[in-house]
Amino acid sequence: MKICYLNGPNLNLLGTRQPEIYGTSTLADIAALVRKRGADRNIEVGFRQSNSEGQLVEWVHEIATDYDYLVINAAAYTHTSVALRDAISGTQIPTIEIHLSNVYSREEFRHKSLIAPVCVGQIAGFGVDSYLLALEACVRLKKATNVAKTETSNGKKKKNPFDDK
Ligand code: CA2
Repeated sequence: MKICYLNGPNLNLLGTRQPEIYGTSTLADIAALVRKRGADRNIEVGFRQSNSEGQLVEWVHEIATDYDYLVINAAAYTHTSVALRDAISGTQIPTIEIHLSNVYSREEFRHKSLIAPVCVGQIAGFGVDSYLLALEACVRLKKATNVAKTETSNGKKKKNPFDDK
């Protein structure tokens, strides 16, 4: 399985400022943690960061052909980017939205995510663990999707891979 993590604007500043909100780990520390967890589970992990919306859109297109899942911390673009939302829905890459902080306990403008409706789900508020939980979510999603595919070929209809009925 191949998973690519995309990180949006200013996440390259992690570990240098606002540790009370975002913790003390740098983005390089997080990349190393996620890659190690991936290697333990035989998962190939990509990890990228850009401050540019256009670059992130280009990467979504590329990742949709090269990887099985996208995990995205779109940072501020979460709340503003129609372009990223369209890239995810247009490519149909199964995507998990993540945030270090609990965006719902912060300013109101962070409560709205434009990408959430086109993602499989969202993980927010667990700090660095949000990144690791997303890897676990991809593993479970793959299992659930395989079951759903088998059941569909058996003639049973299953629209939601997590539906256990
Ligand atoms: O909690 C998250 O992961 C966020 O995606 C982080 C974004 C914020 O705009 C979202 O609402 C929630 C901000 C990333 C900027 O990170 C910084 C880290 C250190 C110093 C300054 C910014």
